[in-house]
Amino acid sequence: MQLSALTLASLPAAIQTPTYDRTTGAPGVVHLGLGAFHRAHQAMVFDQLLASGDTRWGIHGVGMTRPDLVNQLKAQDGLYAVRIADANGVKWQVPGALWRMNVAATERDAVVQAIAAPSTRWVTLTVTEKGYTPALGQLLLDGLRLRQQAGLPGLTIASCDNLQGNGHKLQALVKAAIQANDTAPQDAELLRWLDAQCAFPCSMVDRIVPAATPEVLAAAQEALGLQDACALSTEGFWEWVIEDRFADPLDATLLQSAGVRVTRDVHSYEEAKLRMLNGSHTVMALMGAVTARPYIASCIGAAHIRTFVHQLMSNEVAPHLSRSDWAEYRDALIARFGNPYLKHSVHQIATDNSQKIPQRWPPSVLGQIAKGASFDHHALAAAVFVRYTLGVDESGQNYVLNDPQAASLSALGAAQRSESAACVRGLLAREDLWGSALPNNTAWINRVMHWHQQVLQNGVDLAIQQLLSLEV
Ligand code: CS2
Repeated sequence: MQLSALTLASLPAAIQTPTYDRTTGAPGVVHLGLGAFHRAHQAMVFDQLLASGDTRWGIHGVGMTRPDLVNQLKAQDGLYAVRIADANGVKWQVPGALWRMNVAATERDAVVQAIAAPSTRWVTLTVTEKGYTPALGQLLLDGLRLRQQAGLPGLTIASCDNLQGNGHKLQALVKAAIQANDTAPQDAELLRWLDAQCAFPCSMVDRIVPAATPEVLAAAQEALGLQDACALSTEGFWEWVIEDRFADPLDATLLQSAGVRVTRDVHSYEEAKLRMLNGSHTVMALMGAVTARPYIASCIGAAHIRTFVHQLMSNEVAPHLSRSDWAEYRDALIARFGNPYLKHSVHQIATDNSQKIPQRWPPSVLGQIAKGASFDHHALAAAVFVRYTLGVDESGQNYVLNDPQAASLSALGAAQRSESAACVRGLLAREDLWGSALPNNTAWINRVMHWHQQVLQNGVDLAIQQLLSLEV
């Protein structure tokens, strides 16, 4: 038997399930990007608001491209189990906020109609870094235009992707779509309506939610006594910091009541999270991929990698953060990375490196350069990235580069065994990865070349040991 609305009542009593009515109300939130993250993060915040009696937080979830997950979720009436596991214990919960589902690629009009529905108050997005395309701007705009024409109120449109200033980026995309349409007088009106009625808050979201593994699905079956093809595993920790900028200002207090931090200063949280957590993640993902360590926990479990990550954060990232409580933040992150329940695949995190590196590493390197301080940890990380583009690990296993830039990255890195310097130069010249200043910085390029030589000659582990032995 499978988890669904019909079988929900048969779950063991220890499993928290939705007690509110999921069938009569219309969703108040359209969420774009129905991946694991949203379902174990915001969907659980909205579940809490629904459980408190506020019926406006049901979700119309939109998968952007692939129909398989949406079909599985539909077969389970939008229900799925989440295992919340860490040193504090293990518990299972079935959130009930996901009420309707569509796939944007094949059901675009249904998505536009959902955005334009009178009950909709929010649009939230986790479409990944590479999802911020003109097509996304146009999709939102088509829904918003219908709202404006129907005289409906505007929306809070909250980007929740790992991008600095994500709300500003999204707003710019929607405005660019208006400009691209060029149907002058009506669109001037639409632009005024957008500015007056819609809010694009920046936000920082955090919870480690790996793609589900067969082990998690088996554990779900065991705990639930039912099959759940959509089960997920996550940690107890979660954080959502959102800018105090809402179409309906009363939402601030509501979100706070569910544990969300509402603030004018999202920036300091965003930069700390992107550079400390995500920056370390990308370093470990690359090291793990090249040394054949499968999970983040296997990487942080190796003493030399743990020390490397600790030093990277303390010496090269933290000095440039506006958040002053970084030492506790660092220690908490290292503990979270080691969570044995999270089988967080290094290859999953290494997906789309070309889209992630720009937010995660260059700001810290530039900060160190400006201070005249060492950036060797980031230089070694960049050298491991160059090594990673070979597509084969140190034990000889091939892996696939899963990245919109895969072809060009592989081409640039292909000859690195015979032409190390030229390949490092070629990959470091990419402004889309490193920004405009680093590709011209000789000191940076030289250090990456140095570490790349070590990585090729001695392997990643010895190169890390060597870097650590330089520290006093
Ligand atoms: C990870 C993030 O896949 C990645 O790039 O760094 O998904 C990370 O797990 C989350 O941002 C944690 O909040």
